[in-house]
Amino acid sequence: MTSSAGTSTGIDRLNADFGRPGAVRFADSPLGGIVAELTAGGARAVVALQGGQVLSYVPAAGRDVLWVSPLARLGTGKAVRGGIPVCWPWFGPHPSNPSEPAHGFVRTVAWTVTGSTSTAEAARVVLTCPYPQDRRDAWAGKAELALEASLADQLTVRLATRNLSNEALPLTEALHTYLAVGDIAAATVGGLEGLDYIDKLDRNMVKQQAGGIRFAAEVDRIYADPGPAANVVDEAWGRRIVLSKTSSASTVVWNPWIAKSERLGDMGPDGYRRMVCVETANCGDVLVTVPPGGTHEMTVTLAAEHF
Ligand code: TA6
Repeated sequence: MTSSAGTSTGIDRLNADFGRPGAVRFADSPLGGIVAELTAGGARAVVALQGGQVLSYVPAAGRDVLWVSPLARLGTGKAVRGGIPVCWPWFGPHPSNPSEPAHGFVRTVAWTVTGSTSTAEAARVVLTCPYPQDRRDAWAGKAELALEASLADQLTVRLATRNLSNEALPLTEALHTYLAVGDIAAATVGGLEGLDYIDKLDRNMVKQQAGGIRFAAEVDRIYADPGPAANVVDEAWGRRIVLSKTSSASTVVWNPWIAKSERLGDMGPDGYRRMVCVETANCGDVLVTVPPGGTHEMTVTLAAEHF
């Protein structure tokens, strides 16, 4: 069953228009703000209307795949630290305007629910980010951004940029996924062996990855990685998370470690030990150009297995 009754706000209206019994339900989040709760086959996921941000993905067996800071709150005007923040229409610092926020401006914007679907095995919600009319930039009124979260025996997140204009639009982007681990010191990121990466902590030098990525200090790297998959092996929890992707030529790996965590101030006590970011992106030396009237879609699928 699919619904796309225009747009909705308010929990009762959202449930009337887009609720799907046993699959899609809108509720108040303990973080403050409205979320969509997806359930399918014993798995659960939560998507905040703020930022179109996935905050939780719990497979049918096991614990949450995503990490969210214990200090995270919705509606503060700040991006939520954790889950899958959407970085758009630029990744990192703004290419030319230092007064703009890092990672674009959609993480703190209220997105609009525009669709939901449920079957016996799957639940899906679609949110659209209205381009803020008060922004006077190259993109104003020329693009529409949508996020689709589909939960079945895996979680797939699709980020779609539609170019509404008659000119090509440049884009960098990321699904900035915070994965939960038992202990970062016993975790390894694999699937990137042999790839070149930009080391953002060493003058943006280009280096080559030898073996799996281990962590004993801050790591902040952009891998030239056309995919299809990276993984995190978590020895502490006996879990392997696989991230499969499409239309993404970059993978960002980041752990802030101790000093950066203290500077950020919102990681919570020892937060750095419990997370690693493996981000599905087009950034660094990669620039996407969305053709006039065209659409660019990037997806990531998360799956967890225990050993
Ligand atoms: O993706 C890694 C990174 O660019 C880091 O350099 C760090 O800034 C992180 O993103 C978090 O950025 P945020 O704006 O969410 O604090």
